[in-house]
Amino acid sequence: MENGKCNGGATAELPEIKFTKLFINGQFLDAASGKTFETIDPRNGEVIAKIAAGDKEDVDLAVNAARHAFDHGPWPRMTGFERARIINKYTDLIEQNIEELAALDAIDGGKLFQMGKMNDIPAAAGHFRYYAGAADKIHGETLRMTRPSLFGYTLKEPIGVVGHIIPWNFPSIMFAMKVAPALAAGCTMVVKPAEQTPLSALFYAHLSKEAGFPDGVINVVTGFGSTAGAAISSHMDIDKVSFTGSTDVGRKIMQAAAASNLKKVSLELGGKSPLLIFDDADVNKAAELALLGCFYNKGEICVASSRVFVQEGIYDKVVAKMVEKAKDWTVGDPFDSTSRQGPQVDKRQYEKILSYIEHGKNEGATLLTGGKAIGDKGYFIEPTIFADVTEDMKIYKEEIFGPVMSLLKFKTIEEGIKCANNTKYGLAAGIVSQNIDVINTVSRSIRAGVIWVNCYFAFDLDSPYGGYKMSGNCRESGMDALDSYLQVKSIAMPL
Ligand code: TAP
Repeated sequence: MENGKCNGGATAELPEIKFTKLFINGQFLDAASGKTFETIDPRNGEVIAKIAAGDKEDVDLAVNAARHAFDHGPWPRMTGFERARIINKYTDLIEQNIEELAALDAIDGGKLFQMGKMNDIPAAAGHFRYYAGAADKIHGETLRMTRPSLFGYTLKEPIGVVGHIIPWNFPSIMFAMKVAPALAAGCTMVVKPAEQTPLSALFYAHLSKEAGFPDGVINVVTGFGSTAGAAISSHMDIDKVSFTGSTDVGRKIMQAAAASNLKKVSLELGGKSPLLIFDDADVNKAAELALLGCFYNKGEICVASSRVFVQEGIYDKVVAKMVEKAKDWTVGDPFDSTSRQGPQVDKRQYEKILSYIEHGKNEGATLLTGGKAIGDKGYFIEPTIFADVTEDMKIYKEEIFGPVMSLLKFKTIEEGIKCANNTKYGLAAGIVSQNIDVINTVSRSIRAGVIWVNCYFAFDLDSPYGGYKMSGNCRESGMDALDSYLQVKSIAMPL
């Protein structure tokens, strides 16, 4: 291949697929219709397993179980201390199964096995450990009432039954990011994983039974978005839906919530995040961050730095370094420890990315490196960099969700800020500079929920994460996420 390096075969053992059915009220069940769908290995397009295709009837069954567990079961009534004990046991079990979970995400989603072992599964476990620590620290307030004849206080109560609808790009972290704070709050739930990556969610369901969660607290309904997902967002007995995915589907979910029972809606949506590299940046470090920000997880990450703006004084040097490094960015089997990029998640996503690359070429952007599929088996794409991109081009405006970078030049700080904000999204942004004045001015001026300075993907369990503008309406991680699964009750009485 011309651009990027391609390595050889797999090295790790493939996982055995043990769980393929819906998990409802503590039992693995076939779908009521008996239907299944195929989950595919993106390395070669072959079928891994047939998975139960849940639909409205199954969602009803799962919601009934979650409703019963919330209204009559022990979970919301036990002390936070006791909930924490069970969540911690769950975390121990996840930590004991890191390799198997990482292998499931690798075979199902084309994610790097080593990255799963070192990052995704430990981070998923970290979410459960973090929120276990918060479960017994959920407090209301004593109020200073304006009417002296009244005594008042608040209670924080779990919001109720939650529907979690999750995407395929980080199956384990997304599962944990949503399920862990909801559990700590005392909620019960129905989780719908993405149809492309159901395997690890079913394994997490199995571990939940071993950990000792009461039946009905965690239910997992595998299936399609237009059936199982839609049944969740329009369900009359779900109190909140927490969704991560595309902006288009987010809009549908909000409409379904409004048209049904006005359930609360948390949305984590798309992005087109800018990385701004200023003249005083270290060229090597800036080039490395730009590639990492755009190509990590094969560009299938909502915060990808898919728009890179380089100040004119350093532009030529940074671009040359990026192209040199991109040629060494190894694409290959996700089980091979030398791979930095595996296959795109499925055929649809692969074809969508390749069509964006064609748009880039046809609209007049300059292809610096990449620009093609790799091999004739599986869904591998070269890391691709376009220069001379303009703000009216499709590759500049739309979220590609693949390893495709748009590169632009800017002159002044003001122009850099204007460029960064020229998007309907506002999820994340990166700044590379040594100048504290530049860093302060730019980080305060960009309308995005997360700013990373001289680093990228600096996620932390304690750091709230979410979007401005059309990138969403909530925050995940940190105490903000816990709050989103709680509601406040005010109690007043005469003194
Ligand atoms: P979507 O097509 O939006 O799918 C996300 C989830 O929603 C899947 O479980 C999907 O089910 C389900 N779904 C689809 N149609 C639905 C409907 N009508 N009602 C209810 N649920 C429905 O996104 P995707 O292709 O999986 O992921 C890529 C997008 O997600 C990108 O735009 C990316 O930016 C965004 N994303 C955002 C974030 C954050 S944190 N902001 C993180 C990851 C991804 P099926 O799998 O059956 O389609």
